[in-house]
Amino acid sequence: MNFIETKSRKKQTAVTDLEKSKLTSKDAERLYYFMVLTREFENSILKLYRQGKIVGGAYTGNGNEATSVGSCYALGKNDYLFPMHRDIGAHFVKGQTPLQLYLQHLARGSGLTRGRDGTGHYADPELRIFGNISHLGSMIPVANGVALASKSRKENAVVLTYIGDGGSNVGDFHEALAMASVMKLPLILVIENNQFAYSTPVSKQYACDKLSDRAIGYGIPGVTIDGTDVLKVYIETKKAVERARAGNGPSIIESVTMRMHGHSAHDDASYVPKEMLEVWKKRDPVEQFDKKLFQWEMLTDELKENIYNEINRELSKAAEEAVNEPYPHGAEVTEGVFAKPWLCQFNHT
Ligand SMILES: Cc1ncc(C[n+]2csc(CCOP(=O)(O)OP(=O)(O)O)c2C)c(N)n1
Repeated sequence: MNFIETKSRKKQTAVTDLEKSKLTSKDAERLYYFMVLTREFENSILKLYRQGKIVGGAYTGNGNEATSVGSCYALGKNDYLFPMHRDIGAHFVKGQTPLQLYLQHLARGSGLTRGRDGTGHYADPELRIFGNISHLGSMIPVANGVALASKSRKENAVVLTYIGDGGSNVGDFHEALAMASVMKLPLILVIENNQFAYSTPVSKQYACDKLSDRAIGYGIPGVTIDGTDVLKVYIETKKAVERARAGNGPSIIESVTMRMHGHSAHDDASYVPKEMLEVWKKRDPVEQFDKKLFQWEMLTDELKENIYNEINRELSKAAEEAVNEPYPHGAEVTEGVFAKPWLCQFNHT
């Protein structure tokens, strides 16, 4: 992953944003790598979907890359991640490989859910990744539970989870935050405000100015940030992580961006005004960071081409390997799905 030979190229102008983030040029390389990897991986998932190879739905986080990558980059190895359906970038940052994610999305027997689920509902306990739970909002109380357990065990770990603008209106969101705030749980909740919940625009979802204002009701910090700027997302998440780790409780970060694709691959998003997409296209998270790296002379055309080629080679190899893996065996279909019968027997005497 040593794509950007920054030593000779790094210029003093690279300071500003990067210095503010206290990240190194090596970190900048990694952030760029993860955003490009996410974009290219999801593009390839859409291709596989159109070829009829994806069993379930195909969701992308196109427009959300800076949010998922920048926020998860603020986590340490022992921290917990509860990602949502737009957060493939966070999966990669936390350590999952393209092969694992292809196997999962292609519902192969060797995938994380052993072919029981073809889309986003998979955990990776070794990496401390849990979720995602399909029912919007329901994952936050579970993240609370893990935060409480971790706090009780004095692990000094934090829990990062996400919710969409739509999901933030569900009862569980409020109940979980009430609990997390009074118990000072080490929870960071990123609200990915990407302007639509399926076909419902934000104007029909809430009447407040900013979703981060909801934090006031729980007596916790809440900020609204430009969710297309990976360094800004990182900086605010890092602050929330440090706050949670110091025992000062949860925070809300509203990361404002745009869902550039339909809800999932079957949705052409014809209800989204074209002009709106044009405006947001100019703020594309990957291209924005790309431009900064060019400005800072950390990226050249040649280097960029190499990065894309290298990533696409890695992805093609992993996709081919995954496509050639078998589906789960029919005889094992109930394994890991139903509780063992003897665990369900109650003694009523
Ligand atoms: C409680 C609940 N209601 C409805 C759904 C169906 N559903 C899944 S994703 C989604 C849209 C969610 O929008 P938002 O929370 O804004 O996230 P986005 O998909 O825009 O990133 C809906 C309605 C669900 N999974 N759970």
